[in-house]
Amino acid sequence: MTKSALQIARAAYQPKLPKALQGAVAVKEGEATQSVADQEAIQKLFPNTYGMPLIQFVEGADSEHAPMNVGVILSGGQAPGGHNVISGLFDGIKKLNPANKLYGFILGPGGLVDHKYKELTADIIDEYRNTGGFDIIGSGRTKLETVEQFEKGYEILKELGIKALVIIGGDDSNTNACVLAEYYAAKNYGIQVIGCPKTIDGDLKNEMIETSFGFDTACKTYSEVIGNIQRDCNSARKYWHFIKLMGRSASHIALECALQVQPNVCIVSEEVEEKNMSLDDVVTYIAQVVANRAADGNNFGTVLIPEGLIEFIPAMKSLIAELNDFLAHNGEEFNNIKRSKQREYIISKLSEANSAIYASLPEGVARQLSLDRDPHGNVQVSLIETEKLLSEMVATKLAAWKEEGKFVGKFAAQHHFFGYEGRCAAPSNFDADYCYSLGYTASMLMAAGKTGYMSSVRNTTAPAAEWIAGGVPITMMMNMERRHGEMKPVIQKALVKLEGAPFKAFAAQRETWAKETAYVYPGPIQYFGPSEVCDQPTKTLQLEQGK
Ligand code: FBP
Repeated sequence: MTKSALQIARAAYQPKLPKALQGAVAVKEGEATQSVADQEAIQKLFPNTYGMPLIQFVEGADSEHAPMNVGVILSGGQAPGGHNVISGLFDGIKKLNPANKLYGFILGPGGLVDHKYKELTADIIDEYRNTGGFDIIGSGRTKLETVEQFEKGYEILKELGIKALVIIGGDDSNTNACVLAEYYAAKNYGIQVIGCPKTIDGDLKNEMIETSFGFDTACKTYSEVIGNIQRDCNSARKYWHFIKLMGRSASHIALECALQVQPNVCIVSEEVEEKNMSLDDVVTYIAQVVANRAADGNNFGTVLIPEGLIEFIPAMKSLIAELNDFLAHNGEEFNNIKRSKQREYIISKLSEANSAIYASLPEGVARQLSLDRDPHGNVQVSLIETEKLLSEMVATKLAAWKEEGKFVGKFAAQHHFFGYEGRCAAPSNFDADYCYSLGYTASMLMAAGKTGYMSSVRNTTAPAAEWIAGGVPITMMMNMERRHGEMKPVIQKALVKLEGAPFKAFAAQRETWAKETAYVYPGPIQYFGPSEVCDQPTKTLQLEQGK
């Protein structure tokens, strides 16, 4: 395989570990825990894994560890640093006992069920250290949820002598990891299940999980490109760039990029919902910024749009919720209807208010809303072209304002969608260290005999040596939510908090950014060089931790 010069140099990078993990490790158990909400219901569903204590690793004395084989699964969307979680896990289990073996299940949770796996030996691991992507074993979105799947998984785990399984995934995959941990514990199968917090979306975080891995690198990659666009835009001075950013429901990515690049507009979905804004309100806001800049002679600018925006416009949210329930129960009938008749069919089946909204949507957007759900029942928001929808509506509004003399400039738009560009980027130093530490921590949770825990590394704005490694019972993060038309236990998604420091910092500056051309050009991620250039965590983390 031909490698780039950077890949070769980067392979030699030794990720940093928290001090407590650098030698022998001891376990410090904290208080018993409770779920964030719906305690009674969650406890009933997880009798064996509910209420366990928080775990922190501290420096300890050497001890013997019986050999054990370990399995690993990459689940869901790619996020930079996944290979380092696996290499940290590999180094951790080898340190515990060199006879330990690591098996990777191929293409996500489906590999466990279908018995597709490969042993990850030192040679293979070394090829992937500090690289982006999940290609070492591939990833997939199969949802592990049925007893049949759990039993099929057990067959192969038993055959390979695997005593512990690590599931690297987002909120839904970690929810499934917990359900699996509970099932194996209830059956006394002697298999531990540990989760690791992955997702570029940044929405798997709470008091104990400061950030999900991949968010740092993905945001820095998007910010680099947005910065480049801003410089182009400020050079040609003739385009408004509408830039949609991945992130599913939450606006963390858009907000972080805004803090890094200082665009003219950044829409935050959570604020749109809180202020009960309609689609027209959002369009009017953007059009006003365009008109104000035009009055100053600036017919150019940038608008950042979170991919989940549509779901947060209250009227759209209620429409999507009804569509989710409706399609969960009538999906087959819907799929059997001729494509040209599907829109009419949905209009005839929805409640009056939602039917009217659905009917008013442009054909393309309406179609995208009724397309297949992902395996967790979510609308595939990345398929909805919100950036075009908004720019078209802004153009229409500006044309009307022009007639009324309220807009004096020109408006020409360019569209972009950044998502896949960042999901497999080579991990930043932060993600390389954080992921390696998460994987290493997972191995220590296994050695401590834990199951139903998520690997946790905290104090992440301090130097890596001062990071705090441990484990959090996954049940602690759960609440009951409606999914596929039923109430289910799930890890609570972390949306942008409007009272949080990152949003407040943005809100305090956005009027200036709207009017002035205050662009920042972050440039590409740097892997070698001065620490202030290479090792900065995200602005979100820094602001959240009062830095
Ligand atoms: P995860 O929650 O699986 O980490 O998703 C990350 C993500 O990149 C989202 O931002 C995006 O909406 C989704 O994956 C797109 O997934 P896919 O490429 O499978 O359609």
